[in-house]
Amino acid sequence: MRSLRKVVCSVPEEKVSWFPCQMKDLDRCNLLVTKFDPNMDHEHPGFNDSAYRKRRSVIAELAFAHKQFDPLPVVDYTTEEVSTWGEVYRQLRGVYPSVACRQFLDGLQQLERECGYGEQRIPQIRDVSAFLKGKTGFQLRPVAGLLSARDFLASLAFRVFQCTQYIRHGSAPMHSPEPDCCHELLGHIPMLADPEFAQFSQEMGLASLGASDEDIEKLSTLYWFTVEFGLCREDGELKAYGAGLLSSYGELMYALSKEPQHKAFDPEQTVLQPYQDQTYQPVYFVSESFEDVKNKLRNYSASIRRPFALRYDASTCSVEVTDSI
Ligand code: NLE
Ligand code: FE2
Repeated sequence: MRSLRKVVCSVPEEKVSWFPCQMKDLDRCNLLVTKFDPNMDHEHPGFNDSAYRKRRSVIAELAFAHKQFDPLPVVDYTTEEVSTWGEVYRQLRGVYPSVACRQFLDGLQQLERECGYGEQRIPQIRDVSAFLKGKTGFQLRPVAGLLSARDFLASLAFRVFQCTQYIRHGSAPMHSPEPDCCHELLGHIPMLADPEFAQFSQEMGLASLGASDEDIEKLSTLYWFTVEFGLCREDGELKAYGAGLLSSYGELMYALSKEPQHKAFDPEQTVLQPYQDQTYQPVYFVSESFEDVKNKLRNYSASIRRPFALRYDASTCSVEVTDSI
């Protein structure tokens, strides 16, 4: 068995990027992409709202100060924030039974029963993380905004999901180009309570560790068209399982309509599809079933080649490099 240091020294350094080998290394996986930041992006509905921007900085600070194993920060949400959440929740909750896949609905019902999900309050990631840990071993950590693909995927390898805590601007409840707590808590968390979904999420994460920039691009494109914007058939009917759809009433309705293009999901094709993240997708990929997505994503992740092999040790939540050239 070799340590990371030895392996990094044994392959030409430019070929292998640093990657986390244990959970506490995730403190270094914090590279943010600032293109949607309300301080930078003129299109952001909060760009001219200084109170909103100030509030975002306060919540961002909690994430910047967080270290793995610290208790997760609790945000005291304002009445206005809870009202935005309530509006998003009410509207989406009304359509979920007819448009969301079974795994999502199961997860959401459990969260409503066991974790205080509802219109009245924004769930705290501390409670949600404890809930998920008991279901699938996933846990949350706070993040200040959109993360780089490499850092985001790396955390999945350890069953850690990086989760924003601020909420979208109250003037645009039906769609946000950037992640926010509505997107994480409504879009992602119910799926992460599903053991099979948790398993392939971790496998995509493990496949990303030390992968080339090209493979990271492919994996994140695949993640985008499945975990974020995927559609699947369930008893012949079109359903959504992607988090970016299940947290945006506007895009959810659009994705299931006849307007966009629907293509059959095939990882080899999907990885080549360019994607944009400013507004609704022109193309969605439809899988024959949820089972089909799972198998195809697992196979794709396993096919990524690296100059070394990795093994995840669940008892220590760490990665061991088992082989190198
Ligand atoms: N468009 C999504 C939403 O409105 O919740 C967020 C997507 C983040 C990738
Ligand atoms: Fe997301």
